[in-house]
Amino acid sequence: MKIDIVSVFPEFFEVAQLSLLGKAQDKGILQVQAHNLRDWTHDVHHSVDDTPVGGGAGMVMKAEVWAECLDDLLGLSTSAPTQAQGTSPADATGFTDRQPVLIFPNPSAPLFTQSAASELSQAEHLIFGCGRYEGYDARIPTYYRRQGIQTREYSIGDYILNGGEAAVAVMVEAITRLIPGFMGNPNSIIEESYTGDESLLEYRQYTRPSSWRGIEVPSILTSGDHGKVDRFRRDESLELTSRIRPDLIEHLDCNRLDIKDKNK
Ligand code: 6GU
Repeated sequence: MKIDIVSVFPEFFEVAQLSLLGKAQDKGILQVQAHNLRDWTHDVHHSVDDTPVGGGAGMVMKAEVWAECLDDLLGLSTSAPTQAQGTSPADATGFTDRQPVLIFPNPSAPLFTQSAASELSQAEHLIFGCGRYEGYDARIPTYYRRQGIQTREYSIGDYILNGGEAAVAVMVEAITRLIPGFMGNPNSIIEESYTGDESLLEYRQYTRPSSWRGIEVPSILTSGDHGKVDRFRRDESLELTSRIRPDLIEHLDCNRLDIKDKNK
């Protein structure tokens, strides 16, 4: 997978060279490149923003600078027809994985979820545009959608950040760890919270010693009875989820609950 990130603070993404993200790049399954939006400006001040039309506080990022940058990264020239338009058929999920996907962090957009991460992990090329100030000219995503480019806007939660950089770092981490070969142990992404079609919170984990500072590990976990351990963990997942995230329980498909759950 190739990931381009456009920002006025490209140094923010030096973190992508570390840890598992760095290892994935060494392995050749991922390439992350951060670009400075100001490289696409032509004026002496390298300005990327302007006052909002209609008035109001703050500054808005200019459509023209973004378009010069994104046209370059998408391989679109203003004279030639768009490269991505109608070149690859949608797969079974309706997601055209061979086309580049443009993603804009936006606190007013739909929530970025594990299922969005999972879908985007199938793509070959993602381009993230990090907005700063009061955001970006709303015509930017509209324009690229009209050009037939897969264009998404996501919020990462109900709070406001100073800019899209931290949100993009979150999305990149959530997406890339789902790329086949990224994790040392692929099983670690199967059992965890929000994964699979059930989206239950994960059960609590312990390691040795079984008694520590007067707190015991639940005895079933040391019983060696795998059936009981599975039952205990599933009950704990259901209990934690209904207490901490009842909204996730409401979205559960009752038909997928097992017989023991229904009899509880
Ligand atoms: Cl995507 N951007 C900003 N600036 N703030 C946010 C966000 C995104 N998601 C939650 N808060």
